[in-house]
Amino acid sequence: MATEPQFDTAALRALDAAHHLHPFTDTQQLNESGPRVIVKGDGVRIWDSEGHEIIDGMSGLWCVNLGYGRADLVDAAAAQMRQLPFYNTFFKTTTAPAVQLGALLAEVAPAGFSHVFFTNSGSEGNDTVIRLVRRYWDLQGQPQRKTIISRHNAYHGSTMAAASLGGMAGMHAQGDLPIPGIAHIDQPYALQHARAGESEHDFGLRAAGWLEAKILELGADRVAAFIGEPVQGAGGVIIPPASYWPEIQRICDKYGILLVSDEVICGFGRLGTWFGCQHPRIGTRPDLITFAKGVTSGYLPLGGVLVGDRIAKVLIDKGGDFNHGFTYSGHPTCCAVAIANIHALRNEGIVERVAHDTAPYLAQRFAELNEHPLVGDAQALGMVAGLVLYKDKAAKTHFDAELGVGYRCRDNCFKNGVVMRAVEERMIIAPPLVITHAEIDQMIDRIKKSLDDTLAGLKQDGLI
Ligand code: PXG
Repeated sequence: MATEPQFDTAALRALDAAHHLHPFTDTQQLNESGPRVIVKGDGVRIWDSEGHEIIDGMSGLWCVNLGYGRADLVDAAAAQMRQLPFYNTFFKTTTAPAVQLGALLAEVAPAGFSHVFFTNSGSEGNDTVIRLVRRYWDLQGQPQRKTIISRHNAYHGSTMAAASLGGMAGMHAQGDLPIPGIAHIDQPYALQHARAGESEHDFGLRAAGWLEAKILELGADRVAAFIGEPVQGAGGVIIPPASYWPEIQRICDKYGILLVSDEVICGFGRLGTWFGCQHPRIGTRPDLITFAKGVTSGYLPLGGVLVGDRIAKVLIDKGGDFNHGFTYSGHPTCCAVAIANIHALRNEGIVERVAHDTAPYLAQRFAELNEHPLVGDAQALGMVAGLVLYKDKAAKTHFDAELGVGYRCRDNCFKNGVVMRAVEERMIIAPPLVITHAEIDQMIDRIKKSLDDTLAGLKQDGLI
């Protein structure tokens, strides 16, 4: 019998502290405790170096759609690496996987998307969006259409341009962001912005109206595009009212403004449709779609932009050179893994199973968390879900942010064998799309226990 590899956790932590700057992390604080070392994954579960088994309620970082341990994806990478690990797509060359993935994406994408531009990540995808959108309007003889409107608390990535497109105040505060030519409106988060007594429907229309107001403020002929995540992910799984996106579409159409759907999280089945814009609650007809993460189930880095035919035609017919690209645009090994991933999603009917079976079940089980004394507004859509931790549920008051109640809950979740992410007052999950009913049950049990432990800890510390 093969023996499991052994990991010296203390030694790994010491080296990590000595050499590794983690993303979005206070290094000094992390080094006091050291990171959990994740060493193995299988299905919806991961294991740490101390042997703890954990249900990965976040699919890695919203990306491991097929779950861990898929031999078909591993084999696709190995076969391609043996054949041709890398070649570029710059100078009148291409590779078979890049070509085949382009064609496959056109099959699974919404109608009218026949072209793709490849990047390595979602951030680079959104940088590419800015360059494509501005190039398009230049070619259309409207170079003054430069500004892209996004939303506060949106997450579109971490490069200078993508972080600017995003609406995270903490990111803008570091490095003089946003860059010029980006404007932000408020997000459709009813708990923050709805008026007393306002219906969800009316709030959705009013929130979409902020786009029209911003367009008129900037001058409609100066606005190039609006970008949004169908469901805001990193912002805390903000599920918009059903009236929101159709009204956004109407406003974009009215002013001839391009609509960009950032599907880095919502793409590849996350909402039970191939792309989030196809979900009945969203129902938009975007001009550009950014993707990454789930395209390879995170097994290798790959991202890109699906370019709608209307835009592609202008770029191809009139554009000449598009002076943009990355060494690894269309990396053949990453593309080979994406092809295997899409085949698996399609051949195993995983997207349909999410829509008709596991997402409704998750929604029902997740909503039960509303019975917990700390919890309100627990809601799921597809394979994303979020809840709010309330100090006083009846009065809808929150804990002081400095108490870090979400982080306490997140740490309890880890201790109880489930990954849940904390975003201010919200706790969120996005489990692998292959999760079963039994695994959903086990995940919910572990979340309930973690909420109980959080409540007990708060009582013990006299905070509630
Ligand atoms: N758009 C969206 C909607 C995303 O969620 C990006 C773009 C950027 O993708 P890359 O591949 O450049 O990271 C993302 C990434 C979190 C978290 O804490 C979320 C993301 C990345 C890191 C952390 O929830 N989303």
